[in-house]
Amino acid sequence: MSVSELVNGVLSGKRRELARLISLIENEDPEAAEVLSRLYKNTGKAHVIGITGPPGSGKSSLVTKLTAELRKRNKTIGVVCVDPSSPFTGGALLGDRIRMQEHTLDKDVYVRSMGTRGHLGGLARATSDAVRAIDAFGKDIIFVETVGAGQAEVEIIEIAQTIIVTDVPGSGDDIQAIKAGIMEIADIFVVNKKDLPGADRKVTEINAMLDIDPIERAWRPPVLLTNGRTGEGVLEVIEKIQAHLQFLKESGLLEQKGLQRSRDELHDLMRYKLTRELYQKLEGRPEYEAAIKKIAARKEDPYTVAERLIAEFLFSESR
Ligand SMILES: Nc1nc2c(ncn2[C@@H]2O[C@H](COP(=O)(O)OP(=O)(O)OP(=O)(O)O)[C@@H](O)[C@H]2O)c(=O)[nH]1
Ligand SMILES: [Mg+2]
Repeated sequence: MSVSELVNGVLSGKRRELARLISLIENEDPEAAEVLSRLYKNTGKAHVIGITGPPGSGKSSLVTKLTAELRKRNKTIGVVCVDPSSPFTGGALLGDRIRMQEHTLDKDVYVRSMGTRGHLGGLARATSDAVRAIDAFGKDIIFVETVGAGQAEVEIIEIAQTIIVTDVPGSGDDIQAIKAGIMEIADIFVVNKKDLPGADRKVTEINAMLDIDPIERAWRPPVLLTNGRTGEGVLEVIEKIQAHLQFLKESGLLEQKGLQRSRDELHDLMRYKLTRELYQKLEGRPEYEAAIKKIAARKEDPYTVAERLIAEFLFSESR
């Protein structure tokens, strides 16, 4: 498929083209960047919702129930399941980790899982590009599910406007399952498995933690109870998701987040490109190798050499 075919295919809602584009993104094919660059103006419309929490806390079950409810309201849905522990991609995990079977025949729901295969530029980069592709594809709401077990949950903060943190009853007397970092990024807490003993106590504990939290918050994260199997409590989650989006719009934070993200992204891309160009120009050149030897022999210092090489690079005409 050519770049134009992919661009037109994605914009006209063809799933095969979208799947192909996400595979290119996963493989870090340069063509993906070309397609994304042409799709960019058609993105930024979806409400991206991150959902993170301990393994097995019911994230996928909740996403399934939320999707069912949102479909009744004619919202179109994308789901990206990020699994940093898995080398599988392209939906290989669907049956198991994403409990979305009931939606797989619905053309207005697009589900994709992302594993760690490839991704020199990082899983976060690939995830963010995949979400962008689904956004251009026209989905109204995109859920990004990540296991709350490391770096990934902090990175969804860059792509999601609303973040749901899940937990379950009885995961320790203190709130161990919810680590300090994750606490701060939550816009909505969901204590899932309300049918298990200790659910109310968990809600009380999280609320107590929020009450003593020294951070001044314009939005106080609500703490909700759900059952991921029956769908109990899911309507309240949707209400809070909508209320949070409304809050972001009215407070000007939505615009602010968008600006911050554009700034970060431009910064990252420039740094990546500059570094790559710089190395391509210098690596293997005799004067570069000589400078390295001099630094090692303490005849020159790396601070001065770095400044000189960068200045030469920036002002050279041969670039
Ligand atoms: N008792 C009970 N079980 C639930 C509830 N919600 C989900 N489960 C079960 O918990 C298990 C894990 O659910 P998932 O939705 O796969 O959880 P997850 O957080 O997506 O799991 P990972 O993606 O593997 O981290 C499944 O067996 C679900 O049926 C609930 O409210 N109560
Ligand atoms: Mg899951």
